[in-house]
Amino acid sequence: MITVYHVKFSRSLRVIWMLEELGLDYEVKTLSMMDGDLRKPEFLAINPLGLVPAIVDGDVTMCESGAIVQYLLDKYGPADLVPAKDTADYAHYLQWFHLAEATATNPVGDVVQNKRIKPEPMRIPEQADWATQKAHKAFTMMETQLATTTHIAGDSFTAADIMVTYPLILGSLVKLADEFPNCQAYFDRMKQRPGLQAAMNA
Ligand SMILES: N[C@@H](CCC(=O)N[C@@H](CS)C(=O)NCC(=O)O)C(=O)O
Repeated sequence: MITVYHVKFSRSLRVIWMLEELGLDYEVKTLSMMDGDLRKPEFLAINPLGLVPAIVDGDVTMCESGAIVQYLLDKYGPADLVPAKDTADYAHYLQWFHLAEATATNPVGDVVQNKRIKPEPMRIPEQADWATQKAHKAFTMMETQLATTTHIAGDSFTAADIMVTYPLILGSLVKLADEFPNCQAYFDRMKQRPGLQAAMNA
């Protein structure tokens, strides 16, 4: 049984969505940031960074959402969630899979922190503005891609969709991608997937 350490609406959504798409059994341990669960010794023993997601799968304990998604695919696939390796779609799949966390989610997180999460005296408007520009660059690139394909790495659903949907989920807290209609239509399509619905309800 795979255990997922989860905080509602956090990056652990990606892991639960992936587990659902693979049809695997798993249990969710829901933690609360507000209650300081991520700083407690029992969780720091699982992930010394004090961040979610983390999983325990037998003798494997690991963190980092993209790495976990890829681990699950490699260990429990094959699944029809990765383009064939001899296609251009595969190169684009890798690009989007990694861009999602490294280039898109990080600035979106900075905007959300500085507009919504940090106590008001600690918010830095200049940081929010700078991060908004960076997030908009990533959303602009997604917008262009989604003008020609139904999914981020072509016309089929792949694990890269699981990765890139998260910055849209997080960004929706501060309406960060509202002026990108292709991104919004794509986000609506992703919300129809039972796997994402299960992850949102976990
Ligand atoms: N790059 C990491 C980022 C993990 C991360 O920042 N998780 C956030 C939730 S989305 C967290 O645990 N934040 C708690 C904190 O900063 O104290 C990943 O993709 O797993």
